[in-house]
Amino acid sequence: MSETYEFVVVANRLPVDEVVGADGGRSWARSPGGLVSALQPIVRGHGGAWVGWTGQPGDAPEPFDTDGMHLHPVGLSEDDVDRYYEGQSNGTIWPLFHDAVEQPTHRRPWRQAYESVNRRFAEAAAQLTAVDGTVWVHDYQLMLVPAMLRELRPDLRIGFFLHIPFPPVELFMQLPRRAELLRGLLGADLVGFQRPLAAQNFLQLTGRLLGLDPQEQHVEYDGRTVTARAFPISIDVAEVEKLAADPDVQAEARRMRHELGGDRRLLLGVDRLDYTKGIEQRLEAYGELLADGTVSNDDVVLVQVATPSRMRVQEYQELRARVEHQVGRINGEFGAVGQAPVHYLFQSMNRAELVALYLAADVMVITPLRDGMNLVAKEYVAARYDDQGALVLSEFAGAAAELTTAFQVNPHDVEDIKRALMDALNADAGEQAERMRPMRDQVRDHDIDRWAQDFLTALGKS
Ligand code: ADQ
Repeated sequence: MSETYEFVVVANRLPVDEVVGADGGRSWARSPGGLVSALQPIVRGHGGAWVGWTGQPGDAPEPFDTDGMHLHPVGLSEDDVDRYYEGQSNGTIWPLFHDAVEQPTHRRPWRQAYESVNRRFAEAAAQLTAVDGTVWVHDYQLMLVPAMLRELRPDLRIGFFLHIPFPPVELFMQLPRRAELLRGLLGADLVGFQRPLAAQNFLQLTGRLLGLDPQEQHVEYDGRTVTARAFPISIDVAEVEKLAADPDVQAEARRMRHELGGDRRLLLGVDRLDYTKGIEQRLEAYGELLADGTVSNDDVVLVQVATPSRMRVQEYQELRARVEHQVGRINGEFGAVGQAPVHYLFQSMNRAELVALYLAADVMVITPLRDGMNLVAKEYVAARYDDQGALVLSEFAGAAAELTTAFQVNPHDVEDIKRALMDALNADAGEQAERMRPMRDQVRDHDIDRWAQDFLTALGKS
């Protein structure tokens, strides 16, 4: 019998990326991001394993050990990537769970691929986990895994965390095979969400679709108690604070400000290029402020960093074209030689560059139409050791529940974005500090380690 592990994480992606060296040799590097750095010590501490995809289509490489973790790759064919990942996960579930801000597409072959890939992940976890062990399944790509795993291994403790919003009952009801998805999640002992309302939506649906009788945070199902609760995710605060305190990063922030025009106030947007992030509405509001003369290209500049994402999906290609058209129009109309009102970067950045931008920005503009949490908001706050800077934050981001002293905004309302941008630009140093301090306290008290510990304690594993 092959080796088994006490604690197993199951996520669409493995916590590593394949890197090709100058000599053409291939190796694995740990993926950036808070989730990986939070889970890695826990997985390592429990002598644990991680089941996931490498990010490349084709046969799965052999399992291997790295950073004290056993990594077990699951292979996805080109067809699986098209149907399970880009199709059912990102063309159906992602838009529907984000208030259907883009029209979800429903395709039978996508659902079939989703089911068969979920089974592959569940089988890998069933084979790897020790008797009475714990499995933590992550996110919307793998919602059928808990039930499939429970069937194979009734002895396990199973947790599931959804990183994106969970939709209101009426929207969820649109999904073909909706009851099956719900039963998939009910295979877990603990189902975690970003916000309490999401947990309530889920529990309510168990009554409506399956005739169950949910009570507060629990529902009895199949002779077990399933708990559904909010666990708002956070960031690696220490990592961001360390970078923000680094003299090289601070020098880089000053250099950036200088390059962008020393006296101009700097507005900053940092998002994956995704239609849920409200980038178009933000640009529209900024363009109108320039057009009506409320702000001028001499006084302000917007840096918009958009990380390339899901670029094989048509909606994302179209979004990119629209955003770039809008940027071009604003710069064409309101720019001057050597001075543009929008600096648009369609690229990934390393953590130090990102934190330098946070330090340089007078106003961080985060206007998603819907977002599970939005970690960029928390990163900005964590970076501002000087208690300066202003945060404009959508009410529809999970982070709005915790960052209550931000300049909150309805991202669907361009007038309201304009109002919030001006309030933020006009806030003096005293007001900035008064708003920033409680947000910094909140984020420092609730970092990603605490999030992971809270979840695992509730699951009965700590
Ligand atoms: P995302 O939709 O990817 O996450 P977000 O929470 O903002 O959104 O996380 C993005 C991460 O990528 C941040 O850590 C940020 O620093 C980084 N990043 C963004 N742009 C970058 C760039 N150009 N270069 C390098 N890094 C960049 C999903 C959900 C969110 C939820 C998280 C975690 O959609 O709602 O908060 O998962 O649960």
